[in-house]
Amino acid sequence: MTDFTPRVFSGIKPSGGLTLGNYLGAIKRWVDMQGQMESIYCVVDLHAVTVWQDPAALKTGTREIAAGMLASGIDPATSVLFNQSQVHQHAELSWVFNCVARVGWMDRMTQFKDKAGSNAQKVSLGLYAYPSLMAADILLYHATHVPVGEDQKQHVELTRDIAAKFNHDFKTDFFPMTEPVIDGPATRVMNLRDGSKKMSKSGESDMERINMLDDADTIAKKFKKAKTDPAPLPETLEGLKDRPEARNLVDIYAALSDQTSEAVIAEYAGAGWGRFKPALADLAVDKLAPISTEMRRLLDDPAEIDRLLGEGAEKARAIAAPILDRTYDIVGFLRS
Ligand code: AQP
Repeated sequence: MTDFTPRVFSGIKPSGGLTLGNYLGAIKRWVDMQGQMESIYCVVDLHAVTVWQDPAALKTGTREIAAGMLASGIDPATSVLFNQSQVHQHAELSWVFNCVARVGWMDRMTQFKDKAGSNAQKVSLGLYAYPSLMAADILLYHATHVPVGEDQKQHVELTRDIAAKFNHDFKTDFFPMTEPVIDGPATRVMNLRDGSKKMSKSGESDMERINMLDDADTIAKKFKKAKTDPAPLPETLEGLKDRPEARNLVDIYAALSDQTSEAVIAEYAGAGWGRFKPALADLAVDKLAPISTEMRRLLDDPAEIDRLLGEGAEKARAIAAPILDRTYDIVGFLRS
């Protein structure tokens, strides 16, 4: 068996502004992992265009996601940070994987079913093939670990299926079996107005999410208006079992304050929302304001963000190119 160097890959698609879900479920954990192993972080713009994106907004959104990563503590000198479309090898490897993955595997992807809904015949072919591109993103760098939110677990499992089938079909052990890393209290941050849906960038109402660029008043207003139930907070986490909206706010508090949800319940047992919601809003403003201030500063100089992404893309290509070359050799593509 080949030994693979421990390496992290993860990404965020610029399909809207960065949310608290992206921050707690992904970026904050990337920052914690940075330095523990080689890390590659990507603004996955090829994924964004699986649904319609206004071209100018896509460019702005790409810079905003990159600014969010930088402002949160991703260091471009330690980690590789770039946008996906600047490294053409992602699209090329994904074509090979389109020919390895089976239609039946794609049919099982719950995110496609959620996003396509009853409109499956009218959505783009790209949205259907999305998990194959995600497998390419990961395996192009022989990444061994992928920190993601709960919603992406099925796609990382599919990545393993694709790697296993490729290795089996071509009698090789070229691609690693990547591990999803899903931990902490906020692996699934929920919509503030409906605790059965996850918080998304592209959700219909702005009140259902906290955007990383929201100001203090907006954050306070959104938490104040977040859906809850009349009961106070219980003595134990068990008491939140059938209270998804309440559980979500406790989990957000825990993730922002680097505590477990049990510790938060122990501190606020018996408290009503009149006490908990303002405490949560203050905590969120305290943690997010320095990030949004830095994001705004970075966004004032788009040329510098573009330069950093270009430099990152060069480093990414240096890792990706030999892996794609070797894949082409294994597949049998003739190159003169
Ligand atoms: N609500 C969430 N809770 C925890 N983690 C989340 N992530 C996204 N939403 C939550 C994690 O953020 C990373 C990047 O996700 P993405 O932007 O590439 O895709 P997504 O999961 O489809 O995000 P959105 O916000 O829901 O985008 P739209 O609305 O455009 O589809 C991933 O690690 C994801 O798990």
